[in-house]
Parts: sequence; C-alpha cells; structure tokens
Amino acid sequence: MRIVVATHNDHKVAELQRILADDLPEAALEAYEGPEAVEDGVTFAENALIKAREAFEETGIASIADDSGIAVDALEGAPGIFSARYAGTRDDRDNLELLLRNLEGVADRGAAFVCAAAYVDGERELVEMGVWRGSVLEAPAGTGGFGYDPIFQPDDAPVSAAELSAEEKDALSHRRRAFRALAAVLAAPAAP
Ligand code: ITT
Repeated sequence: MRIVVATHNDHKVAELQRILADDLPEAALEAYEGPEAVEDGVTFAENALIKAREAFEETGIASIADDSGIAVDALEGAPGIFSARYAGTRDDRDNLELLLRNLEGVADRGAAFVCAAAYVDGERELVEMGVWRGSVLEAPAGTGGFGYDPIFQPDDAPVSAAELSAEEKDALSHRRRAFRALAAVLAAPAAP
C-alpha cells in the first residue's frame, strides 16, 4: 500500500517513518511535495483531515497527516492547535520561551501533547487521537526531539521528552498513540 505522508515538518517525517515502520510495515511511505494546506479548522482532528485531504487531492494516493501541539491546563488548552505559531513566528525556540513566560509563577504545570492522525483515500476518512500527559518544566532540559520537547516532562518518563532517546519517545508519544490507533483501524477487515 502506497501512503503519502502529508507534512512539511521534517521532525514529524522522521518520527512517522519510524512509527509506521513498526505499526504499518506493509506501507510504502512517500514524501508529500505539494503546497501547504490552509489549516483553518478549529480542532486538531479537523486540521489533520484538511492536510490529508489536500495531499490526497494533489496526488491521488492514500494520504496521512498529523496535526499536533501542546495543550496547557492553566492556559485553558493554549497554545493547542496554534502551537507551531504561538509566538507569531515558526521558530520552536520562540514558542517555547513564550510558553515559559506565560507560565511564570503558575503552580499548575499540567499539560498534554495531543496528536490527531488522519487518513484519506477517496473512500474513507479516518481520524484517531493520541494524548501524552505530563507537565511543563520551569526551564528547558535536553537537546533531542523538537518543538516543546525540552520543556515537557512526561508523566511516564523520568526525564524531559528532549532527554529521551528517539526510540524511548516513540514508545510513549502522543504521535505513537494516535498512529498506532490509526494503523489498527487500517489493518482491521473492512466492514461489509
Ligand atoms: P505540518 O502542518 O506540515 O505537519 P507543523 O509543524 O506546522 O507541520 P502542526 O501545525 O501540527 O505542524 O504544529 C505542530 C507543532 O506542535 C510543532 O511545530 C511543535 O511546535 C508542536 N509539537 C507537535 N508535536 C510535538 C512533539 O512531538 N514534540 C514537541 N513539540 C511538538
């Protein structure tokens, strides 16, 4: 099965290649070279579907997309779907620093990484969600991963997401949870 991976984020491409090699081993993954979709949905699920539809319409090949971000309890879920542009730039460092500033003096550090994994093939549209609970650190720790990883302390890991190896992050992440659920639906026999 050919599948186009509809993301322009190289970090996501690398994580998805590893995750899907495990969870969807029969898929031959292809990079998406088309235009960036306009993400004007109001949920992670809507935006993931918008990106997967756009890639399917451009290529005619079954397409998957990921829409993801960090949702902070004390900020009522912000930055959420706006995580990539929280500080007004696309710079991960600016976004992370703004989030730390907005949480200065805030005791409730609870947060979650959220991922919507979408699949579109012209016949079916599927979306599965993955959530990774944790808390926002007071200062960045670690150099691995991308985005908000240096300030995210997962509940189920002893160190920040940026201090985990790629394989350790893959085993726990919101992205893994969402794409594993999507792969399970794709692997299930089609309804009669
Ligand atoms: P595409 O839309 O092309 O896939 P994007 O980076 O614009 O790429 P999103 O709109 O889904 O993707 O925004 C995701 C942002 O959320 C990303 O830029 C990071 O800032 C953050 N994020 C998502 N997953 C993350 C992860 O595993 N670790 C750290 N930050 C993450």
